[in-house]
Amino acid sequence: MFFFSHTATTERFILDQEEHYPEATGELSNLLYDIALATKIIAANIRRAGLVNILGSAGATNVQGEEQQKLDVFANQTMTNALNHTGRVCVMASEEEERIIPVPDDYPSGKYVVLYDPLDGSSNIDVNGAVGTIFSVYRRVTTEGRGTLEDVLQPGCRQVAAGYVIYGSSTMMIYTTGQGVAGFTLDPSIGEFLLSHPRITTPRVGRYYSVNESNFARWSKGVQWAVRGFHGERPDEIKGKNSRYIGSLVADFHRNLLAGGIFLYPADAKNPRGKLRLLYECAPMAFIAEQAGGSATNGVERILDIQPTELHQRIPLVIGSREDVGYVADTLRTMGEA
Ligand code: FDP
Repeated sequence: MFFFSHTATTERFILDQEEHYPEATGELSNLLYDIALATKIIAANIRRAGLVNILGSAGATNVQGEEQQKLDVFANQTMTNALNHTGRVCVMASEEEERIIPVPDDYPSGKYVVLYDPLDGSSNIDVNGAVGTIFSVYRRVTTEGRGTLEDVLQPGCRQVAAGYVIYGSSTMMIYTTGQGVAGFTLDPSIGEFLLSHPRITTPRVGRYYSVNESNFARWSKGVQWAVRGFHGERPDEIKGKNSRYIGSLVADFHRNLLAGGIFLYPADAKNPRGKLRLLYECAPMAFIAEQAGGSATNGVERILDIQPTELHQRIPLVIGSREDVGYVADTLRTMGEA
């Protein structure tokens, strides 16, 4: 039960944060409201998905070769429509689209670049599992006109904001603008995100490890040896952990962020570069993890330092509680893999 006198909406919270920056124009705040609005629309549709029979494949495949679900198409369009006409954005990119998404000619171009994975974990939709929307915001690097690929291909350390919305048993928005991580829970009766987790910090050592173990035989020896530690086979170096894996990055990451844990999607013989996308998944989650006191690496370098070279670049991801991520990186180094 929320009592109004103690409750901050996303709007109030963003405005409070902005007061620390007298030079702020309010544009980033407005951009975050735009994203919040889009995700409320997506949330409402996800809630009704089973009822209105819009589940199932839209028949097309996306640029990653995955079959698109109808809700993917809807979520993608909703994010784009919420952002493209506001004058705050110069270019967008979506995990669902092969190329950058320009701002239409009849709308003004702004100073921000927004990247999104409109519906992550979509293989969970048909079974009523948790899915999410991930977003990442940069300032443009080009100085005029429409944004270009150069604006989009920036390392994660230049993000000005990043966040995700999890459509789970409740809908939550978690985001950072580089001043820690805050979490909001959607109150569906009033249609507002209310501040429920003012300052999220993640434990230094986690309880959980999350990885798709069906890939075990396809991993490098170093990754196998690290995961064996989580099984409890290296008690002198690390205490065994409990396993949790949903197969929806947002849901797996969210649980580990709050409870403490490590998520891995390493390279394997089938996905030699890893599976997850640097720009839409790894960089925004890495920004949030670091702001909550955790860390994120591809095994060799900090995710936020990686300079992207392609729009849909995939990389290995090891993310979560700081000591656990450090343990995996140390193991890979010792095994000569990093
Ligand atoms: P999905 O394919 O269902 O969209 O990158 C997408 C993603 O889900 C992540 O959300 C998730 O962590 C990962 O893929 C799951 O991959 P596996 O099925 O190979 O474990």
